Amino acid sequence: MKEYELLVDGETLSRAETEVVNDPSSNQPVATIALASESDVATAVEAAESAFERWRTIDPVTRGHYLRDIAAELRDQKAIIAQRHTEETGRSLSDSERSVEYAAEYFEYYAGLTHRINGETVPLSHEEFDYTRREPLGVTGHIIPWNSPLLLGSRSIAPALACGNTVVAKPAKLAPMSILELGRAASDAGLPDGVLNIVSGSGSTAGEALVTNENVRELTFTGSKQVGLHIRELVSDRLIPLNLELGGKSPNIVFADADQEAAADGAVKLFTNAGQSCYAGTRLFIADEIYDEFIDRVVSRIEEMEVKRDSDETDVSALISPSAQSEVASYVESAVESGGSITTGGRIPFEEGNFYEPTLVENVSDNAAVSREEIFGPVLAAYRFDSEQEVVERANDTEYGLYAGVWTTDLDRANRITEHIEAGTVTVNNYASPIPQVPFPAYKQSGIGSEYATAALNHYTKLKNVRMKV
Ligand code: TAP
Repeated sequence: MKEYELLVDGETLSRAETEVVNDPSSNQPVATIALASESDVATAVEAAESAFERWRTIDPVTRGHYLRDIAAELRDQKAIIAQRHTEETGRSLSDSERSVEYAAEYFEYYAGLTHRINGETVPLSHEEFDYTRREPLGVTGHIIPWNSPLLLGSRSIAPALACGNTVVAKPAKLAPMSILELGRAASDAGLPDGVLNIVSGSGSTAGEALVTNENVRELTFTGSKQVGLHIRELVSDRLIPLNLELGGKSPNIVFADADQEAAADGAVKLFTNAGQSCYAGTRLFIADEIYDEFIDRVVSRIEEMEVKRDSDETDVSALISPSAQSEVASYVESAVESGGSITTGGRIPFEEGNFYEPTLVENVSDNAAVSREEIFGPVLAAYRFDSEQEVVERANDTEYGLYAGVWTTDLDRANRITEHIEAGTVTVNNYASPIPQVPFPAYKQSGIGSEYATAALNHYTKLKNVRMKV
């Protein structure tokens, strides 16, 4: 059993209160984690506040070097960090190694932008000129989920640091190790004490203490809509920037003229990370004239997938917890009760671990729970459609609006659809994953704020205007 402590002001702190982390693929304990109390969080915020004045004044190029050094440490320590990531999330080792790579890429991407956080000059007259500055906010709070902890943590921590802010991060208690490892790697890379603090602990104690701390000047939360809305309530009397990334029920639309092989590959990307991904294309809309043929392609891909306990070979990894597994099973049962049919999958394959077979359901109505709610599991629902207008209306008939996929060789149609789909990202002929250099906005109940790309630089800074008479 590994033991993990809090990371505050460059020190690791053990705590009497601890929690056990279980490996989702076996439900065996793998580590104990120190749980931060409210006062630990307050201490971490104080440390981040003290570090802020020094960190913000470090010149941007040097700040970039620090971020690059963190990326290099992540790569140097890839084997151990990926191992912990696999133990806490149940994902395969190769998948976890990719997560470490992606995390390093976030730090490298933002390292390259530290000297590009520019203001602008505004011409006024011969006697007066005006310029703007983008200034860091101060202590930023990051509440991180369990589904892809290292990547989702890095995507907000890297730009926050790049902009000259300091960070207090709270990982999910189900999967805190890789974020604590990131904190250690950052210390090993020489990041000054107090710039990045990690307070593992529960959402209700450590999370709320972070959210309600008045010295936290920005909050980034990724997780459920319910907790996101609760956090918004908790900060409703403070005018601080808020990034909420809350999930989705994304449509993936295949027209009759699409490259069916590529579209079928795109459709089964949902099963990566056992469907525990906010941008997963969970609603597969298929043009009626190709429906049967296309379903065959999807089914054959699903049936080739292996659900294995061996952490390095599985195609469909374990769900995060036994309760997540039962929730997925009850969604599939509810699909059948509401008149749907299971084409493939629909079972818990073994007793050990939280696995669930990759599952395709058909013949469910657009109003069934499986069509409307975020399942966060390996369940794909397929629907027939007749016309472009109809499919756009049905694709938009959801409270969420994070991602969408369109497969067609008709570029006019692709352009019409991208304009009318209510989603932060619309992919065309490639259900591509988010990457650092492209923005990741959200429509409707999927979130507010901006992550990724240069948009994050605006989020993690405030604008100051300077008007000067010469
Ligand atoms: P949440 O409860 O929303 O957990 C996300 C993070 O918020 C965790 O670090 C959690 O801490 C923390 N948290 C919980 N309550 C909090 C509070 N009152 N104040 C501050 N922080 C708090 O998600 P979950 O229950 O683990 O998952 C439930 C559903 O959320 C999933 O089925 C899925 O639909 C959705 N989800 C979406 C995403 C993405 S990427 N959009 C990611 C994860 C989950 P602890 O867990 O440590 O208590």
